[in-house]
Amino acid sequence: MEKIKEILNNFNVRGSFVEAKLFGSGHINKTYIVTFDDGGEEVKYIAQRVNTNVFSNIDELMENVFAVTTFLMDKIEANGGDPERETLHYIGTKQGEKYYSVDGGAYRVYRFVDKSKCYDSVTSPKLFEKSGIAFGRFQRYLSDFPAESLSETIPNFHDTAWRYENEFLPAVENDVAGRADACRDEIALIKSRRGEMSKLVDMIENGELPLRVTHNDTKLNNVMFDEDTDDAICVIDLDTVMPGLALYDFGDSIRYGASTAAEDEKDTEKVKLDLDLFEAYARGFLSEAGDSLTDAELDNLAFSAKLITLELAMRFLTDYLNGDVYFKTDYPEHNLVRARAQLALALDMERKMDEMNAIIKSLTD
Ligand code: ADP
Ligand code: GN1
Ligand code: MG
Repeated sequence: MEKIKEILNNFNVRGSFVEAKLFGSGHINKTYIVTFDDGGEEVKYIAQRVNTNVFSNIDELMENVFAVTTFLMDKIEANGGDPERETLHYIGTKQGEKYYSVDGGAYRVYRFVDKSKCYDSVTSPKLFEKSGIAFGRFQRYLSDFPAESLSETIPNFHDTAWRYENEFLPAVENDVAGRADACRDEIALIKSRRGEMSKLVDMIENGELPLRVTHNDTKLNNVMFDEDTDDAICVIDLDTVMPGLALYDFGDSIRYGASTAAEDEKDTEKVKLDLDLFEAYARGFLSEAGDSLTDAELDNLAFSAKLITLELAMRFLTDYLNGDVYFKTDYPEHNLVRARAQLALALDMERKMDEMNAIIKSLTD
């Protein structure tokens, strides 16, 4: 168990160590739930080994997280919320650092969000709507955060066209894992959609879409829900909070949560966009963030869901071609299976684009 006990010794945690277990289903960091005993009281922490292959500058990353969570605490308080529960709290090291380095690993510790649980799939439209409220509110609270003070933790994160040219095409060309022949159809499908990949970044450049401070990784398991009421209480996984588009946050939530199947469903026939879930999320998100969105943003919400889905299909396929070096995988074909599921979802969104746009219109008219 990776000497987690010794690692935790270096942090300002309360009580004595009881146990540590691997936790959650994130694709990037290695996450543990750690239990301490403080005079008979059970105290839980989340300890993470940060993926320094993905995040190369951990100092800048932790500065971002610190700045955003401090800012959010004031906002939550000013809005009558509970800053203890409604944002992440990280625990510093005994040496006064934000993370601890040992054996080439970088570790950080968060308070476990009290009385909370996490979902890997949507169990009801209401639950999904609540996650929309949480991500919409997150964006609203950060609307006056000084964006220029944030470091770009992963440059060009949602620049789909940049990823196509600089990551996807080279991966196909180099074919380092010798897998390209096994996915010619998927490669061709992605290539056929190259034209629309630049749409949103072009609109940013033309001044038609505003850059905002956004989360950029808004899947359902990056929000914690209250154990009793199922209200979405705390947005987590703040590693990609950067200047971005409101559309990315909306689109990524839809991609993950409004699908009729898991992100890695093997039977692509099962993968469809559920319009009721689309509507539920949109209602929640727009109830918080809607007033601040421009007409150009509202007009592109539905498109953004398709674009982000296509982008992730391309990212999974790129990783498959590169030999699985970015996302955690459970079996050798995992990234290919994920890419196929995302492509099936993107195609279904294409078919339902008019209906999706009509739903947004009905919610905003
Ligand atoms: P990754 O980048 O790998 O997705 P996350 O920060 O999202 O890492 O953490 C992985 C999982 O750990 C989350 O989906 C959630 O289940 C759990 N988790 C993370 N931070 C907390 C926290 N502060 N309180 C409770 N659970 C957490
Ligand atoms: C990763 O870290 P996690 O598991 O919440 C990825 C997202 C993808 C997602 C797909 C930093 O999110 O961009 O959309 O997997 N995060 C990073 O499930 O690349
Ligand atoms: Mg996560």
